[in-house]
Amino acid sequence: GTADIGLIGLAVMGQNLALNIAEKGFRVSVYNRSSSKTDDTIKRFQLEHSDFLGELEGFYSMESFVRSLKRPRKVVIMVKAGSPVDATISTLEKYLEPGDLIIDGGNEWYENTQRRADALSSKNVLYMGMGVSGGEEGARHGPSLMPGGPLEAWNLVKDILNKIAAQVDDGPCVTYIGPGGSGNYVKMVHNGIEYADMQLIGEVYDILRTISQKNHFEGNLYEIFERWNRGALQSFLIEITSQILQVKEKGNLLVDKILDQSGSKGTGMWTIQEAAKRGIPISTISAALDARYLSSFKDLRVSLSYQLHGVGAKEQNNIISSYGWNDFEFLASELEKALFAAKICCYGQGMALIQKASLDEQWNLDCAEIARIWKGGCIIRARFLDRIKEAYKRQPNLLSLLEDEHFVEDLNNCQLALRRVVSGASLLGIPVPALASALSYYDSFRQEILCSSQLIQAQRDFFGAHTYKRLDKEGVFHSKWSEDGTSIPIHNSS
Ligand code: NBP
Repeated sequence: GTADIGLIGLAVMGQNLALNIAEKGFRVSVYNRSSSKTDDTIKRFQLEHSDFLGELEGFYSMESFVRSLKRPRKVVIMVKAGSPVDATISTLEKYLEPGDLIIDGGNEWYENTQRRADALSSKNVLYMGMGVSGGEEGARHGPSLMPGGPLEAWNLVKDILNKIAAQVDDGPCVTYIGPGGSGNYVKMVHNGIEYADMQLIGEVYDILRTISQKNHFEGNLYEIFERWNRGALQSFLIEITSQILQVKEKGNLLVDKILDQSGSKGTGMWTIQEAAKRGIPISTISAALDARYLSSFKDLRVSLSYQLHGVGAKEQNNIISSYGWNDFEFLASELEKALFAAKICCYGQGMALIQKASLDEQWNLDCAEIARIWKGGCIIRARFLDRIKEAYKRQPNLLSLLEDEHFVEDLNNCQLALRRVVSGASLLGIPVPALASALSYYDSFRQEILCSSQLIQAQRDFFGAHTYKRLDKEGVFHSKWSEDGTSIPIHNSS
């Protein structure tokens, strides 16, 4: 064969990735289970290919597809995650030889990737799991790529991946993530952070919208997001928000007509489960997922909206003036700071989970590089990621982003605004689960003593004799709390 790389699965992501590969000067062979998508891909190639440097050829049998590839063969799979990947591999592997490489580019559960890699290693076929972010646009014009697996597999494809990835000031948005399922893992956490970032922006939008309507604010909300997009909050999600807030239908904003239920596809849930399993608090990401679940209870919300009270209109106006939020510019500047502080907490949570998994699994992940490759191509791309990259460059084993000297300064500058936004929104009855969780995350981490945990330990010892340790003495203790409560040292017999 003569093709540089093959691609199986020509739905939205696969089709666009194939065109991207051909555009950058490679010969790519494509195959899809049902032939119509192969036809579509060939048609698109014929329409778009005039300035492509490479070639694309479609195949209708797995065997001829594999035969068209140069050895060692490199095959990217872009089918639905889970059993479709196993089904694809079981046909594909029949035609592969030792030294060939399979790369699954789907949003796969990282343990599935490790299982498949182990199974294929007995045949000396290499296997990688690669996170691909950036949706359709990213796949077509440059995604952020998170490949994990054996280093020798990375060496086989790095030239291609470096060219097809998004390009930013400090290089292509791809790096060798690490062994095993680490590429899928990092993509999973990326998606968790994405949920939280979107929820935070949504809450800030709700506050802006509610107050602007109450105060008959004349300006356009999109201009605020446009302005934020020129500052520290500069990011793809802020940019598209300002675009969304300009789309009108018959003079009214289209967003106001959208059914208020947000869906999710599973990577957010996996992130929460993983964090719980590893004992890492990611409360803002959790709050964002819960907010999506809660949104689905539309009928219940409609019914409760008539029954459960908030504060009255007059009181709300008093709150707005007492916060100084009649001044819309001032409100916008407080929200900008609050959002920035909350963003540090939410990205910090995601990075802490990555650090913990890296330790547990001995992946030896480079968080500075991970932050760098998220700077372009993906949904959470943002100027802010440069700061995270720098933080991990200064201290690669940072336990928490909150510890980094620059973020300490930012948080100290923004915490009061976050506090005022969370309290003001709460008084106004605007739900801010992600902002509030970020603030509590911040406040919990700055407690030298967590009184709530002291009481919980006492309760656990009271009802379950779970024992407790003391701040002032070594050892393990138990009290008969309902009697005299004397603190009795427990001597461990072992
Ligand atoms: P889908 O996730 O919708 O999958 C459709 C593809 O899977 C089609 O090519 C389909 O073939 C193939 N397929 C299925 Br379904 N069952 C199969 C089976 N048993 N055997 C062989 N092929 C099978 O495609 P997508 O939205 O392009 O996403 C691909 C991957 O990329 C997913 O893991 C997704 O989570 C991930 N991802 C998606 C996005 C996004 O924005 N959409 C972003 C980032 C990552 P057929 O044509 O014959 O039915």
